[in-house]
Amino acid sequence: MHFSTSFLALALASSVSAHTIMYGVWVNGVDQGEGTNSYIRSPPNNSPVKDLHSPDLVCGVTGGNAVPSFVKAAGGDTVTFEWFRNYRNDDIIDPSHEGPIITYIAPYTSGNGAGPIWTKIAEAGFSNGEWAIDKLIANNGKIDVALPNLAAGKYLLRQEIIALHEADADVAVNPSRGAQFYPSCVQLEVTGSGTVVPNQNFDINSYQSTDPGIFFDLYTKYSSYKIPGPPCFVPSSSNPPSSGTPPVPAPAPSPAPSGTPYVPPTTLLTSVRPAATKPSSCSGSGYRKA
Ligand SMILES: [Cu+2]
Repeated sequence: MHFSTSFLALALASSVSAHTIMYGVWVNGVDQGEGTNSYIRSPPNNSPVKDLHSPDLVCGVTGGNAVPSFVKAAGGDTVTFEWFRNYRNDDIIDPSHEGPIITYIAPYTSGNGAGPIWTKIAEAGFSNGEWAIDKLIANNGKIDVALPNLAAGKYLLRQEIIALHEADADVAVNPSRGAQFYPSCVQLEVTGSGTVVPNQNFDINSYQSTDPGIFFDLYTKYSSYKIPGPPCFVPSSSNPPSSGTPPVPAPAPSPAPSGTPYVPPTTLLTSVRPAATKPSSCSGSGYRKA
């Protein structure tokens, strides 16, 4: 069969636009405006990342470029992520791109997020015959995540879509196929009096190409799917604020006058036990009603 050049160009163009990119964030139902390169470390286009060893897997190919703004939210707030193929109110993602949507948080870094700093706060995979992607499309590209009752400070909030339509091959064996990752990192500033400090210390690059949730055949019969990464973080009394990495460096104590023994400020010792927290969405991310 013979294809004209223009047909091939069209086919290539449409396969590119079948991908997806994060457009913006809502907080408790309030639109925070377009986040692209404002509070989202947006990649230059909607292409996926496939190299599990690359830091690009963490926050995308330009994930090490800090952006000027932060989304402001309080612990316990509902953050809604909004995804589109190319621009707002475009299609969401090609329905062939079935797969999970996973959300992680880390203490803020102006770097690319590589290393063991991440905690999984929400995940949605395959349940009741439906993929997270199906729900995302049905909900006009929006997916809700409840923030844990986080300690105030700056964070990176990372949501990834993993598209499994070519994941029936191990990318380490066949680099032209494999799971497609769409990672996106939002700069977040948490206010309020929350006390939870996420402490899983997970390294996104510890994903393996043979993990059952990454090397997965959509084209055979299946009834379950194992979402990659650690189990979802559940804040508890075993997670007092003193454990884990604080979201921002504690201010250095002012130097004591020489000759005077240093006495730590007592205010640092006041909130040792976390307050009761609203359940986070670890049992599955919610979706806005379409
Ligand atoms: Cu795609």
